[in-house]
Amino acid sequence: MQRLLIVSNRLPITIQEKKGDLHIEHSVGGLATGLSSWYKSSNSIWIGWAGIGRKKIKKEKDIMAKLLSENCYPVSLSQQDVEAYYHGFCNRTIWPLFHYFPLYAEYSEDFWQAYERVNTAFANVVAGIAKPNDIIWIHDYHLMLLPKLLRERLPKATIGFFLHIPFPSFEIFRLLPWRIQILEGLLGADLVGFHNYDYTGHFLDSVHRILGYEVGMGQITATDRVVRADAFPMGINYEQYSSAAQDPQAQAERKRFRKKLGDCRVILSVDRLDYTKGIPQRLEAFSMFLDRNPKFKRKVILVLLVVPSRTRVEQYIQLKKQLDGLVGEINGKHGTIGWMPVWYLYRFLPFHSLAALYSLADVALVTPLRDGMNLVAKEYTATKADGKGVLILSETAGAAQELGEAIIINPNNQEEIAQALAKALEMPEQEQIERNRIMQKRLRRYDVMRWANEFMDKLLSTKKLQREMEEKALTYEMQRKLASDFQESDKALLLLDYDGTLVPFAPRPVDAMPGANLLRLLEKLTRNSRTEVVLISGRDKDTLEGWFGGLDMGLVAEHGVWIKEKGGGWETIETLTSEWKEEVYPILESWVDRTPGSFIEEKEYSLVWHYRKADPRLGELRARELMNNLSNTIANLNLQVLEGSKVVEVKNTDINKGRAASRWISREKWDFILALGDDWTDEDTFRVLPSTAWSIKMGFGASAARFSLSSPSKATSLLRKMARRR
Ligand code: ADQ
Repeated sequence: MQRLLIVSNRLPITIQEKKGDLHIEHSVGGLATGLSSWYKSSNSIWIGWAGIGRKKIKKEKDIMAKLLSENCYPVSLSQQDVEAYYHGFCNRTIWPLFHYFPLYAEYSEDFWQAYERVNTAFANVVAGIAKPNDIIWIHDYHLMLLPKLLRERLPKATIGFFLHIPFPSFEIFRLLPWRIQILEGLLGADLVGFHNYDYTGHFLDSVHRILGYEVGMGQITATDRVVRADAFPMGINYEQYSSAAQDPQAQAERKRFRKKLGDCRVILSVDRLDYTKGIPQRLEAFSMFLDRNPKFKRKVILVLLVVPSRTRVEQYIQLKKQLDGLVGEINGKHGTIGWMPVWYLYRFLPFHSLAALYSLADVALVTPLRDGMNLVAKEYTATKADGKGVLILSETAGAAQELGEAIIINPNNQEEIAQALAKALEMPEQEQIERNRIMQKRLRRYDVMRWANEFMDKLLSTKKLQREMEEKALTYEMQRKLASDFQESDKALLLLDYDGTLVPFAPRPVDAMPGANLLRLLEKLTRNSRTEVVLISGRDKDTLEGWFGGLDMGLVAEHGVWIKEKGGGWETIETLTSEWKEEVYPILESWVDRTPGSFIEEKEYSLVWHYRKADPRLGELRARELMNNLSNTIANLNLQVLEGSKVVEVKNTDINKGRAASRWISREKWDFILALGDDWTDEDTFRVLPSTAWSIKMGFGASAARFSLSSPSKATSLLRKMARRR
């Protein structure tokens, strides 16, 4: 069985120093809670910070031994690094920004450097432990540089990354001065997972717009490999919660709580202390609810359970003060002798106490302003074994996408929350049960095990996809074989595409003119009488003539509309018309008007709309619209619409590179044929080749070509190797 290395900022256990002695405690938090059950049942090691320096751990040998016996491996961090990395970059930069609190985000170079240092420290520890077959699963926003750092050290490793907080929209993410490094860091993974499709979409959007990589169907074509991004809504340990209320300890605790709460109905609120959770707004909404519904006075109690968190960050200190004040105010305003409307608990509770509160509560009020997922909502629903209880849930929590049967509210709308409370307290039992049963079924099916297993399956399938692509890659040995076949051949035909194959794309087509080296290389290849070179391009004939007219080679322009034989003149092979242009040109013009940066290229028998310089998302949207529009317009015109690399081209039907290539292929008994191309117009060439031919596509992706190379520079270096041998 493959070993799993889980890497997260904190280990699932914490070492604490009490009166000079070290003790082990289990950590709080969604990740630790969620993964621990999965992790115990598999062959895993957990790597993370233990909350204490390594020297101290080493001094107490039994603590180290205990950590190792729990398969935990500590990363040691200096106090200063913890300060600037954890309390700084993680909690004062990424956390507020990714939760749409840009005004709270601090951009400090010192914080950033500490973040880089700590990610590097993690990379060193993981690389020291990892074996070739291990799966490495990295968690959360503390370690976003780690995938790339590990990829550099372990190029073949299987690496997954899961982000537990939201990935914000491009407009927010772009504010980060280190946005490029963060995206490149994440793309070191093979699979990047998020709680829902919104976050996945935001991430893909940023990758596309900031790094310029092609993205589609959750797949990113990075420079040297394909990376996938997908949604995996994190589940909970359903059985643990659904059976929790039966636990004798929980039952005893429930009795104790009930005694304190009297006959009052219970509204429960459970969070870490955090400004993203919307706790003050919730309290104010509760106060408004009491104002509007006096009949509930002395009949309900809001149990406000808050776990201390990040107690050293200024905003959290302020928030704590604000909460203390608000609770006092509300209790002062509405309370009576014998009835305190808010029962405020500022502490961590053991599982059985939390379960007792969940099972006791008539309503769970979960109203974060932003939350990656929110496990409390799921835990509450799962604990309701008898199906009674109402969940009020914020639409900006990731969990809202799965728990649509809850009362969904906008957390900034206090009026709506107050109304939701009244509705919840008056909801008929039958309706409560119906709503909860649907949600419970979903939570039971997609529990934390399923979440982790689905992530693993997708990670392994991504690895498989990469391997299949690698198998197509023209290895160094194959290149030598190709060059020697070429050397031994008597009659060799080279069919070469130009843009994206021999040269990379340039923002404007005219900028992609061939340099002196490329012209020399082509000249060298054409000089040999046993070789025939043909350039098959979509470009217009004048450009090709201007750039390559002086070389002794065949030229094909406009995908086959124009052909120039070696030593001959330009001829057109078909009787083509171009009157249709008058009808199509104005359509393209209106697309140019609506898409800044796009333009029209007019060729003799075709029209091309280019959008490489337009905003990528807008460009793609407009291209789709244009294709739709054109397919209606040209229905009776004997035309075809082709989609190339950032272009939409309209031309006569029956013209394609394959037809043009056939003219040469069928002419001689070639004993060596090579075809190079990059986009789908070259697929027509690949398809007409005999099976013995060498066909190579630049870049990844499905293709009729037998092999692939990653970039134009690899293609020219192959041609150079061949030229040397001839
Ligand atoms: P958190 O922000 O920590 O997690 P959440 O998902 O609600 O938020 O998890 C909190 C966990 O702590 C729950 O399992 C809950 O039972 C426990 N807990 C809360 N208060 C407690 C108390 N007083 N005593 C004991 N236990 C308490 C981050 C993201 C979330 C995401 C999770 C998981 O911010 O959006 O859901 O990771 O990915």
